[in-house]
Amino acid sequence: MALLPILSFPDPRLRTRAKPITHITPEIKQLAADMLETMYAAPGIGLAASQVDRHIALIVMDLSEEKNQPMIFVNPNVTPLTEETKPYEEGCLSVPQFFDQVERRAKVRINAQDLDGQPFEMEAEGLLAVCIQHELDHLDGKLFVDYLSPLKRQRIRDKLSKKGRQKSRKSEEAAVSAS
Ligand code: K1U
Ligand code: ZN
Repeated sequence: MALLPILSFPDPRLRTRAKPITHITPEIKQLAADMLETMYAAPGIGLAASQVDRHIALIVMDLSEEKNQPMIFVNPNVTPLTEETKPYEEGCLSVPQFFDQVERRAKVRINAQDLDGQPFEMEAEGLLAVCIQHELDHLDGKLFVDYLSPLKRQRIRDKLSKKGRQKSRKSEEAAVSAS
């Protein structure tokens, strides 16, 4: 098992569209296990492969209080079951420390495969519906900040870009002092 680095907005790699998974290999099973470990450690309730720089259609989620109900979605897709939308204060592990209201479809059908390649289907409302739509957006290279005003998005971009520069400067300094 391994903790994977999570890409942060505005990293352009987050805009890559994920490719469908054609064969579920041992490497993909290992990636799903590593993504769950990374999500629990963050901590978060969902993670898309795009966020760990793997551009394939794979999502993990766990909405349980005890963090003991992992869900894995291979090649997921979502069909809206209502026109109704509901707001939810969303967060994102790729947009750390920012939260904002996003309107999403209130009820959806999820179709996906499990890690044995078996297709399954479920209806989702509430947080499950919010989270799966958020994660599917990641696979399409979309982030929750894209639903915000250009001004809000630019403020978040500036703050996170500054943080990213500070982080790389610190790791360069650490590398120099270790050499
Ligand atoms: O995709 C991600 O970046 C994960 C994201 C999922 C998500 C949360 C809320 C609404 C939509 C999608 C997160 O997990 S952010 C962290 C978070 O919400 C959380 C963390 C610890 C406990 C409970 C929630
Ligand atoms: Zn996210």
